[in-house]
Amino acid sequence: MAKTTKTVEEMSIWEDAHQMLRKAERDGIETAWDRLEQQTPHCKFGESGVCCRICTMGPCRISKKAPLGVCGADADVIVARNFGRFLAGGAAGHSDHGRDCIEAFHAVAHGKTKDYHIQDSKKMLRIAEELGIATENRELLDVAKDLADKFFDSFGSKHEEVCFINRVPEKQQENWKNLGIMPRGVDREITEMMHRTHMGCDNDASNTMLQAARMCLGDGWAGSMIATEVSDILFGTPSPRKAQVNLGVLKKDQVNILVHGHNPIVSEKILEAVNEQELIDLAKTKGAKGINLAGLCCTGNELMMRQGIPMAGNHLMTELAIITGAVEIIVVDYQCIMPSLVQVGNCYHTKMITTADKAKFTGAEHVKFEMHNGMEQARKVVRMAIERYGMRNQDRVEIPGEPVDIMTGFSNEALLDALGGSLTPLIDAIKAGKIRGVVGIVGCNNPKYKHDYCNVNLTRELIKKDILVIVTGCVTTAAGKAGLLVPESIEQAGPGLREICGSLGIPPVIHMGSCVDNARILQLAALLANEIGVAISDLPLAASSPEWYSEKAATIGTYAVASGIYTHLGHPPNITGSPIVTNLALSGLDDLVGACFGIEPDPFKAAELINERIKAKRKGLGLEE
Ligand code: SF4
Ligand code: MSK
Repeated sequence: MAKTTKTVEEMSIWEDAHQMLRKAERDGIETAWDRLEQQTPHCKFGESGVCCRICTMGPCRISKKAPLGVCGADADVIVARNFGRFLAGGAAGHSDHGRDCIEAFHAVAHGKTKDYHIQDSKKMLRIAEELGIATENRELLDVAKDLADKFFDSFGSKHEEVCFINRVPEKQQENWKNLGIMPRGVDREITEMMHRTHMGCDNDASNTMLQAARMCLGDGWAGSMIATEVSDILFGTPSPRKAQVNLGVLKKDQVNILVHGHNPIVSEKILEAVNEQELIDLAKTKGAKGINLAGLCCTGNELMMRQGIPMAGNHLMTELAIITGAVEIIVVDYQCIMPSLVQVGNCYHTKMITTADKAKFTGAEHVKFEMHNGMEQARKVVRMAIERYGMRNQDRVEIPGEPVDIMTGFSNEALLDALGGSLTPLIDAIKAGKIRGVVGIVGCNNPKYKHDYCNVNLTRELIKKDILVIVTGCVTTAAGKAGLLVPESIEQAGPGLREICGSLGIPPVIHMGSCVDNARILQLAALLANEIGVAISDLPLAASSPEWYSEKAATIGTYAVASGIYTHLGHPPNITGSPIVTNLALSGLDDLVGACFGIEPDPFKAAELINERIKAKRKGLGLEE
């Protein structure tokens, strides 16, 4: 087993990570950093996107010596097809998560579950009315049945647009119609992307990329947006609350359960179970002082946003959380769960529990969660964790650091409340240049970067420039650990942002949720554009994913750009082998949809890039830069 040659300080900016990486070394555990070194250097054909495995006349690799595949496809076609399929993976991930949410909602509406309920009926009725469903003098569950059907409709073979398209500013809708990228059914767009990229179909790179934009818009304005809205209806719309982050949230004298993945359907039931007195008493009979639940990645974000449950760590902290030796069980659903967690768990007493048939892991135990048995299964999992507490070797336990306080829970509804019920104070602050722009920093970790270095430094640089930052996904934990998610961090902001956030009592960095909750940022952008009477692409907005790794992150970036939001990425996707696709991403899209991608690995230079964009947009609106 080859270990990385990097020092722990080169691997991560965090002390809790350093401590666990040193423990990994002592305990003989391999981590993602070690495996990255084993995989380096990466295949250049794969990196630039010019390796095609779409048919068995190949695989074909494009080079100067062999510029065409066996079928005659060139680098542009191959890159476009590969990237289209890459984005399809991301769109499918978010959207299938959204479908699972609708299935839960459908089961509630039809009385097929006692375990899930409508928690925010006000929001449900508001959305039903928005989507043209009659609500007056009707039973709540009847409205819910129609709304679930309406949501399901957005997934299939629709001829017309997905259901939330009316949220998009008209100017933008016109633009999408003219370009032929108005998203129809979510599944339809994903299927069409797979079809187009079959051998012998869409052999025009730009045309393939337009379909990519349409498919990603379907994810943003339907798959993800529906996931967010239904989760709010079923589990409550988030409101500001306190929580804590880092590995210090684990407890040496309690049963520790980690929830990891994305969908709140499983984690919300686990939360209910850990609060049941009977199970707490059972834990005490085994010598534990109680049961401690903490989150990882986006499931952690969902629980933190709605319930204030602490967050143990982001993507690159997931192996390190187990290395504390203090985790009895890690319960997962899907997405971003490293298969290595099973092996790391085997080096301690940590068991992985899978819950979804679509995401089983060899070596894990499967406890299938369904709508009718969520609570029963959650109790079963918590009992298993309690039983495993006795297997813990306390001599091998090391929990680093003290947790850091954060403020979370900024749904758009909560943000509007903080603003006194209307967007006017935010728009006035933007016009006056006190808030010069708004940037969503989202996404992942990637061991190719020093863990969270870019996420934290970009956030700091932007707030210094009076730019309000919204975080979601794994950037949340980074910003939280850096002390940026508390109102006191206004001290690190520029004078204008400090004044506005100070008067509202909110941090200059606002946590808006998980990966699918980037749809909240889309909706906020649309609300601002509609209020001012411009397109989203006219606003001083940007997005960034400095340390991204996943297909989903690329899909989010693409729907942001296609929606008119300039998007910075720390590194390019595997497209650099195609001049057409690269030029389209870096500039061509600007002419088509009013936004494009920018690539910059250095967070300080990236802040400048983004700032220049914000200046240009402010100027375009006749505002001071
Ligand atoms: Fe090669 Fe063309 Fe087949 Fe791709 S589709 S593997 S380029 S022959
Ligand atoms: S979990 S997609 S590592 S943000 Fe949503 Fe984190 Fe990126 Fe997964």
